[in-house]
Order: sequence, then C-alpha cells, then structure tokens
Amino acid sequence: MKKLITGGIVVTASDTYHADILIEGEKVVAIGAAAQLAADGAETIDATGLYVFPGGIDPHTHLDMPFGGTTTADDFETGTRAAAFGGTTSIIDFCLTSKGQSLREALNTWHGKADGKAVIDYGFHLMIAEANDTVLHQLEEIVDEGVTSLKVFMAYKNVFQADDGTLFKTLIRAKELGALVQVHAENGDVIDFLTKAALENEQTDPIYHALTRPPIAEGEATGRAIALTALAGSQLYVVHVSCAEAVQRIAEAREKGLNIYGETCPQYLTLDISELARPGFEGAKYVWSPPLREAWHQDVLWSALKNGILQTVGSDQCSFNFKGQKELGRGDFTKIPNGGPLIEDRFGILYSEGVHRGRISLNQFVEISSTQAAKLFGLFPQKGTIAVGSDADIVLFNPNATRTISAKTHHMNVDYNPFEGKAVQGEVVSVLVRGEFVIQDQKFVGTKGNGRFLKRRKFGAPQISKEEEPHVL
Ligand code: DUC
Ligand code: ZN
Ligand code: ZN
Ligand code: ZN
Repeated sequence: MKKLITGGIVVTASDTYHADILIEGEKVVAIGAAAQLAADGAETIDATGLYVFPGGIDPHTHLDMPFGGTTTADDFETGTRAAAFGGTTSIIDFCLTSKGQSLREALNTWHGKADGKAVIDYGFHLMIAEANDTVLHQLEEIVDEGVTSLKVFMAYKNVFQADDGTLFKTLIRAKELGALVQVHAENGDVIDFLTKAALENEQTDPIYHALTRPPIAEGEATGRAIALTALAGSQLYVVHVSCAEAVQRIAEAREKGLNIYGETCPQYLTLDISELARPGFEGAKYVWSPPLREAWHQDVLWSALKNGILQTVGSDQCSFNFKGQKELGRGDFTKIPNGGPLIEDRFGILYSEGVHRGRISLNQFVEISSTQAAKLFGLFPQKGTIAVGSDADIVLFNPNATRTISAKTHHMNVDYNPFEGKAVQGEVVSVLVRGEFVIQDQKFVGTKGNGRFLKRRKFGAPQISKEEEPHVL
C-alpha cells in the first residue's frame, strides 16, 4: 500500500533536491523528513544515483487511427506500453470526427479504442471538422466531460481541412466554454496546388513531400490562426511547430500578450530534410507533416523551447510499418502515410539532446516534457509535478547510462525506428502510474486496461478546486 522512494534526486520544473518520497495508494503523501516519519510498513524503492522525475505527459498522439488508407500500427495497448517504457505516464490522443457525425458518437468510438486497453492514463482532444449549430451546441456537454481541447486542421485538403470560418467559430465557442483550440497550421490549399504540380512533373519520390510543403506555408497558416485568435479574443495552441517562420509568428504574438502556445516534436529538433533523400524508398520513413526542414531550423526550435516561446514537446506518434504501409507511396509520395513512431523516445531524446547537450536545463526538461502540458491541458497539479497530493506518476531515471535506439529493442509495434543507431545518454529504469509500477527495472509489469480516462479541467480554470485540495498528512 505504501511505497517509499529513497535516495534519489527529485526534479520538478522549479527545483532539484535530495528527498525521499512517500506514496500511499495513488498519491504522493509526503516528501522529505515527513516521508521518513510516516513510512512504517512501506515498501522501499532504492533510487540512489537516479533522478526522480514527474511522469512524462505526451500531449500529441494518434493511436489506433485510420489515416491515408490504412490504420496506425500502434493501438492504445502497444502504444501506451511503449510510452511507459520511455517514461511517459499520460497521453492526450486526438479523437477524429467527420462532417455530419455527432461528437458523442466520435468520442464513444475513441473510448472504445482506449478503454480497457491503455496501460497509462489518457485524455482526448476532439477534432472539429465543421462548426455548424449542432456541433457548437454539442460542444458544451463534451467540454464539461473533460475534453477541453479542440483541434482544427488547416491542411489535408478534402480530408480533414477546415476553412477559416470553421476555425473562427471554433475559437469563439472555445472562449465561451473554456477550451483550448489547437491547429495543424499549414496552408492546405497552397500545398494541394504544389503537390498536383509536382505529380504532373513526375516528381514522385519522398523528397517531394517536403518540397511541396514549404516553411512559408506553415508560417502563413500559423500567422492566420493567430490573427483569428486575436479577433476572437480566444486561446490557441499550435501543434508540431517545425520551422523558424512559425516560431517567429508565435514569438510576436506572445510578445503582444496574446494567449498563444506552441509545441514542437523530437523529429523537428533533431532530424533534417536530407533524411527524405535516403537511397531506395527509405526516405518514406521520414515523411511527416509538416515535413523535416533544413537543419538550421533546429537551433531556432531549441532556443524557442529554452526561451519559453514554445512550451511543450509532443511525439505526434502516428506509426506505420515500412513494409506494407509506408510502401503504399512507392511511385507517388502523396500516398505515403504521414507520421512516425516516437511515443517511446520523446522523453529520452529530449533529455539526451536537450539536457545532456546543454541546450535546456534539467528543470526545463521537466517543464517541457511534463509540467507545461499538464498546465495547458487542465491536469495540473494532479499530473505534471511531484508534490503532496499529486498522482504518484513517477519516473526513475539513470542519467549515467548510455544506450542505442533500435527497432530491435523498442516496444512500439512497428518495423523501423527513425532514430535507428542513435546513441542517447540516460535511461528510464522504473515507472509508476498512480503509485503502481508499470515498468520495474526496465521490465513491463503493468496491466492492460489500468490506464484511466482523464477528465481535464477547462482552460483558464483555477488549478485546484475546493473538493480536490491536496491531502496532507
Ligand atoms: N502529421 C503527421 O505526420 N502524422 C499525423 C497527422 C499529421 O498531421
Ligand atoms: Zn472511457
Ligand atoms: Zn498535424
Ligand atoms: Zn498529429
């Protein structure tokens, strides 16, 4: 029932200190001297030489999602198990909707995918395909149920793309209801035109995926979404920011005091467009939207994280096997399913490339991998920190270990890893979700279905309500 984590270095977004942590049931109940005083009968977990981090929160995943004529290789069971191996204890997954579909039906479908399968906790963002009166009305009940973020696609013409009117109406309704609007910001009409022109010129290789989605098209859409947010007096979170053009728009908006937030992903921080020109059809493994950019954009993204212009790193986990799935696009890059497997490596790459290489501080690592996502998406302080009263979602991490990423040893249900052969510093040793081991000494000991749906607080709502004040010993 009680667990005492001893001898580790506790790291939060604000502090780094030696302390023991006492867990009772699902919660952290005492830290430091108080933990030792109340620890009678507790199971002891030796964390000597390890960092004790709050569990990672991945704010951007696509599990069990139909896309590009196929379905992602990872579902809520394999995806959340891999996430746990990598140090992530909560995810927020995107629930797709289509025009004419009731929001309730769409959410039921997503609950059907996740409930009984996830091994870590999960919430949902809800896609908005159209903003007619029915949808805008249904949203009130959905937001009240804890689905407090709404996603609008500005790209994927004739598939997911919404027009500016839809985005604007969603922003206004979100402001009324206390929801955070998220955008995939690329100009879908421009991309559609450039894509057709490339195919007409027989430019069919994976590299043309990137060349037909230029950074200006991302910067333009980001700027447009920000302008509409300012007009609506609402709030906006730009997902998967990949380039300097988009960072610049977000920086300017924040400078003006607008409620604009941004996320980037490990692939944009560490990989560049040259991956798409790999021999054979290997480049297909590196097809994401937005695409990988020229390498200099990486420095801009790192400094945006360091300076707080971007707040989070999401994986955009959207895995497809190379064999049989990515291969659908041989001879036509538009048929390559977009996305890659990153749910497992998001946390570790951010530590290794960020902290170990001196680009962000240890506390910033916690802020970016966990705390900021909890705050923006209505989970703090239940999630996103180690504090008395918080869920005992804890990662024990050995900063002195080195390892090599490989599809041979990863736990995602996919036949390649975009970081194959990459050496990283630091490894996850054990992971607890609400006080129970899910990973213990690098072995999976969790239970399918133990992950719980997270009913999230509304955007801007007070972080602690009367009923949920932390319980102090
Ligand atoms: N981009 C991807 O690469 N995959 C999933 C969806 C998206 O927008
Ligand atoms: Zn459910
Ligand atoms: Zn997207
Ligand atoms: Zn995505």
